[in-house]
Amino acid sequence: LLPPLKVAVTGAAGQIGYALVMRIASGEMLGKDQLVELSLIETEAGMSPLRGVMMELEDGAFPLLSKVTATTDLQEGFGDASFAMLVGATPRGKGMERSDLLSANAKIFADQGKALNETAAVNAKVLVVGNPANTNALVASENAPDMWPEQFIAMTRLDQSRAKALVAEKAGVPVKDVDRVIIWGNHSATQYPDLSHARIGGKWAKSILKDDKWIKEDFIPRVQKRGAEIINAKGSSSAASAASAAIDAIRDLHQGSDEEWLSNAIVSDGSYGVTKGIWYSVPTVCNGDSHYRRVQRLPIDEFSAKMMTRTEMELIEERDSVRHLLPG
Ligand code: NAX
Repeated sequence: LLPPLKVAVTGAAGQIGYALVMRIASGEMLGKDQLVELSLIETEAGMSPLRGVMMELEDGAFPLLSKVTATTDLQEGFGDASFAMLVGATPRGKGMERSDLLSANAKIFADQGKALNETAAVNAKVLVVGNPANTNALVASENAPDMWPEQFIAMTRLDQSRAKALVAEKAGVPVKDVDRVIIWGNHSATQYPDLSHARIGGKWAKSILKDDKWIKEDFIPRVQKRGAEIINAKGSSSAASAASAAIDAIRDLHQGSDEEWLSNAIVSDGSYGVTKGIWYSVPTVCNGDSHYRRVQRLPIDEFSAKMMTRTEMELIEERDSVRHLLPG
């Protein structure tokens, strides 16, 4: 067995955290030969439920779980962590404007960025799940000047999985036959789920689906609003699927995923004409050992360009509304 890697999880007593930590402990994320140490971070109010989660982790008797700690202290929680999964966030309260939500979370993620900068392992990878995820990742990274911005990823893997599943259902094929589905931009209702390059069983999906109307009028809005669809049915937001996507995202980063295209919101370097410095979801290829690269030079048609710009504009607005919390 490999010596333990420390994984820090914020919001560990929340609904996503609860589903997530069990699966990390079982070895589904870092591999069946990798010992793992869990560092669970919560608010004061979250400490009591977190104790219950810790008892359940104990009762799971996971052979790969070498240690579990709980804290409200960020420096302690992130100390020497190889992975930080930032799930905890302030939910949108009644009467709260979007800008209030952005500022409330920007404060949280600024503190977390500072603590990661000071204490996390030098090559730590940070996955931001808590919303607004893209801009929270930007804030955390800007507050971590000694870390590379590429170490921070905001999660759009759930959106990609949702999109893949819808295509598979429509085509009547297993989900594994669908690939190269892309999520561009923000993890929000402006995201652009793009099937221009998607394949079904290795063939161009658009030539199999032959239904542009379905793509534009059903598929795109359904993926964009899938979160709300789940809340309406279940009475609470998606949790197990979000945890599953977070596991998939880190697993593929750590263990590699061949040439599969995986959507991740990463810092823009200007590729595809996207404003530099915002966290924008693009297709990436993960080579393992926490290295990834952006899939480059894909042809972009007029419709896609319009959709990609729309979600970019929202991210620029979000960045501008938290600018006062960014250093420099
Ligand atoms: P819950 O409200 O169930 O849990 C959040 C937990 O975080 C709570 O236990 C709370 O005490 C804790 N918390 C709050 N602020 C904290 C802080 N500063 N430090 C440490 N812990 C803190 O929410 P849950 O359903 O688990 O969702 C968590 C976040 O994921 C939300 O922001 C949600 O919007 C976001 N989501 C992101 C998704 C994505 O694809 N990127 C999809 C699912 C989900 O909606």
